[in-house]
Amino acid sequence: MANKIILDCDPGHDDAIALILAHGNPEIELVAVTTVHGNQTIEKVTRNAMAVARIAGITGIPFAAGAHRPLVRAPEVADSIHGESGLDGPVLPAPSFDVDPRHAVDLIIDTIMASPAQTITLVPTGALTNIALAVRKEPRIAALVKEVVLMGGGYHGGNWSAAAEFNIVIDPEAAHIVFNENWKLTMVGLDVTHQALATPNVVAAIAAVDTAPARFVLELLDFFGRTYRDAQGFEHPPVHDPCAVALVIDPSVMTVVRVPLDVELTGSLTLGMTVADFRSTPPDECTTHAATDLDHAKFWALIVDALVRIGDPAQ
Ligand code: PIR
Ligand code: CA
Repeated sequence: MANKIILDCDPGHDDAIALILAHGNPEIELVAVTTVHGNQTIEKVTRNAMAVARIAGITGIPFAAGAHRPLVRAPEVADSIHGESGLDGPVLPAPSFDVDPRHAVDLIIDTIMASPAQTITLVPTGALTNIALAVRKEPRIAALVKEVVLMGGGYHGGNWSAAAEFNIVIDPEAAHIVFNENWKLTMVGLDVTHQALATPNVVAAIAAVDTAPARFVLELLDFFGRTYRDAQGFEHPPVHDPCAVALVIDPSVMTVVRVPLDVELTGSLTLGMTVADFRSTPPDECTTHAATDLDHAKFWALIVDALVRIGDPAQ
């Protein structure tokens, strides 16, 4: 049976590719999409998610907008990487259906409460504000979700500061709540996502698919590749968010270890750092895991396969 997931995202070039992978892979059943402030404002990332839905032919599931700002800190966007729209590069179509009227937090809670226990996987690929609010509003979801597989953090260092990754550091209090909740959590952090580089052979394989969604992904990678080169000095862009979806599809796509994780809230240089304690065997009560290594060829084959399966959806 396919894995049911709720994708909580802030599209975002790599979030858009995560949506496409989740939709196009037969091992995943996308049951809801929720949006959160982050790469751009909540209005912009929600609009972007709806545009991706149209391009990829995603219909029949709710899309709901969530938190417009972090729990405590001032809002911050990543326009240096994702542009003014949050999804600069391609021309974005108007949505083909309406955003769900519920708040994302309520949609997350409703979906989990209405499903059999241990059947819904939460896949956050943005700030953890919605997930933190959901588990505070309805604590029973902690025992009901199958697991949380998130893109964020990293135990080697950051991308938004020396120590911290963007999704964690823009709302570290929310991340602290989510990392300390009593559920199985896997951090798919920069340690692996910086291995998910869109190299020229990957770009060529996507170009060969030759459909509208594949051309959309090429336009995303072209813009993302340029800003990543200019702002962060990468030769090829790391495509973070689909890594979390890929782990749900096929655990053999990366190595994962069980390790105590926590989020730094008080450091002046290390705010938002995800600290992993690799010193010894984790205690039995440890439910946190970290992904450590990616099978690059297997990962990109999943994305190409999803694009092939999606084909050219009717617009
Ligand atoms: C990517 C992101 C933010 C900043 C940079 N420099 C690069 C977004 C991506 O959408 C991903 O979810 C995560 N945050 C990577 O830090
Ligand atoms: Ca993201």
